[in-house]
Amino acid sequence: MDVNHTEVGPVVRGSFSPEAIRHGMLLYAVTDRSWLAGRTLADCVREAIAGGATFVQLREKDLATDQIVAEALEIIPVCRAAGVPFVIDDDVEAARRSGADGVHVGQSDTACAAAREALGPDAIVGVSAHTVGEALAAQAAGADYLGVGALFGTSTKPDTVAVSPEGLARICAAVDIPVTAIGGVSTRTLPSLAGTGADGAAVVSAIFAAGDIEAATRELRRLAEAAVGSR
Ligand code: 3NM
Repeated sequence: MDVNHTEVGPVVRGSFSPEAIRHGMLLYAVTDRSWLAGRTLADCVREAIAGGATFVQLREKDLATDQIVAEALEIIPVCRAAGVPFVIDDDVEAARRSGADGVHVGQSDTACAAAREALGPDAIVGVSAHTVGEALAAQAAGADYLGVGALFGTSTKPDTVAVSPEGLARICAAVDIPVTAIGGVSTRTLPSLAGTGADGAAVVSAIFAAGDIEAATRELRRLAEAAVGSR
């Protein structure tokens, strides 16, 4: 993976090329501490990366910024050793303090441009989008990639906005930046992303709720490559 490292505060921040970010969309792992089962989040992320996860997002809605920073500081060395981009959901301050590679923001979170302003030009800024209008606005605001969903039924996040495979395809055709599809992606649903133009899939429970995270991730990676290969 194409990675340059620059010193940022106490930690080293990776700087990823647009091609590396697009590749990262292939199998994007989004954390959830609900299913740790005695493991640390960093252990789970290590297993996911061993199985082929290409991008990691720390998404812990119940943690305060200090706790998010503490988790991030454990996960960052794991991601960095593998050359895998690492971003934090919503919390720009935690991303800045931990030296994460960037942040992922929703439509109602800190605006894309504000996140970019806070983290600098080298940071990765991802944005959630549900419509062509939101996608184009995010691209114009400088987003590096889009997370589009929810494609399939999910119990991981309440209040999702449904996006059909056709809606996903319209978004992918409208933007130049890479797109990862999210929401209910599993070994059963992932193959139906073929033909949408998405660069891959973002997954929470099908990775982190698995007893064997590495094996589950490996199977999802295989399916993601097959689906994207036929886009
Ligand atoms: N964002 P799972 S759906 C974090 O629609 C997230 O933007 C969504 O979890 C969106 O892979 C979602 O377990 C949860 O279905 C996805």
